[in-house]
Amino acid sequence: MDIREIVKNFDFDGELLDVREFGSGHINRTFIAEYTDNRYVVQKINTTVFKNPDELMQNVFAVTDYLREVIEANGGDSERETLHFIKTLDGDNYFKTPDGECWRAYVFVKDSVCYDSADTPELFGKSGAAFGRFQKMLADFPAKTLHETIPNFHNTPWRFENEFLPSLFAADDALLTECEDDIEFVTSRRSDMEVFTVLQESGALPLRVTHNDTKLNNVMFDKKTGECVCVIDLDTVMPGLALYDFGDSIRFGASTAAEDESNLEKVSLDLDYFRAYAEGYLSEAGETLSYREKKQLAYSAKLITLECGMRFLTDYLNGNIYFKTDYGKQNLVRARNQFKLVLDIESKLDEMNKIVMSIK
Ligand code: GN1
Ligand code: MG
Repeated sequence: MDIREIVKNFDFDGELLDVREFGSGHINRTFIAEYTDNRYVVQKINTTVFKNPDELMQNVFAVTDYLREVIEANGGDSERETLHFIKTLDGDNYFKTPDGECWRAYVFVKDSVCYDSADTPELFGKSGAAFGRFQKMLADFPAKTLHETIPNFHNTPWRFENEFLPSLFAADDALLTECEDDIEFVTSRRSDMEVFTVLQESGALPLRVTHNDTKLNNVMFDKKTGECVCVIDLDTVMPGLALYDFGDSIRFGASTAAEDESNLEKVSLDLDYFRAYAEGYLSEAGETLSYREKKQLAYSAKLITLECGMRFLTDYLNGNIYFKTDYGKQNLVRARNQFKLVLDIESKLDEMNKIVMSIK
């Protein structure tokens, strides 16, 4: 169905002026719809990835309603500091087309921008504070009421056994030969993948309500003040480990190169960015985190980067069916980029731990 027809089904204010594709997400398709009275973000939910859009949208409404109350209780501006999803004219949480496409919409946060990379450690540190605050605001959210939109999302050993290994069987010989070193990189780190799941099973790491997709471009910044306004992309808000959120931010934002940079010499972990993020994050979430969690912050960057690289490699071996790609080998480029970053993090883990310890 045409996007101009889709938007007619939402309870938007004013007349449609323009609608255009927008954003750099790897999963959902995103459009901006300009109306005379307001600007909206309209997204097609990727139902191959999010198999239960009813549950997904229940989560999103529940979390944003809850955040609105917390923000108001703390004297904040709930119009800007959390997303406002718009129901359909029929009062549904999302619009389903006759051929089964699922679309949802929210109000574009006025005068805000998001960044695919941070020009300064300071800016990156602000995103750390935003995700730390997000964690803190959801600390008392009734986790049991949330649906698990993607089960085992950051269960790295589970992904190894149930996604990566099967992809080796699915791939043809030429692909396996091409990826031999990459496959070896992953398999040789199999035991590293279990650190958090083992700690979690023993009760040493608590389950919390977490964002689970804490890329820098999932934070909106105020265009004028440069301060963080709100956290977006709430599709994977689920019970998880705080460490997954921390690690994913570092993976994406503290790398000296973009996630799909093919010149691996450009890829490394910037310790100044790491420090800035850790300071920002702990300034907000520090009191809620246990010392056992703080102790694993540096390692979380390695684990999530390894996991993400493995996911890109898995998708490449499967014929690129999960992540959006612009060219045939992009997932392999992304995987190798992540593995280079893992290597660099491994060489800097001691320093990273010292940084975390030095933050009061
Ligand atoms: C996907 O949707 P987007 O681009 O924010 C993915 C994340 C990965 C990320 C890698 C639901 O996030 O888990 O870390 O790509 N989201 C999902 O860039 O799989
Ligand atoms: Mg996302």
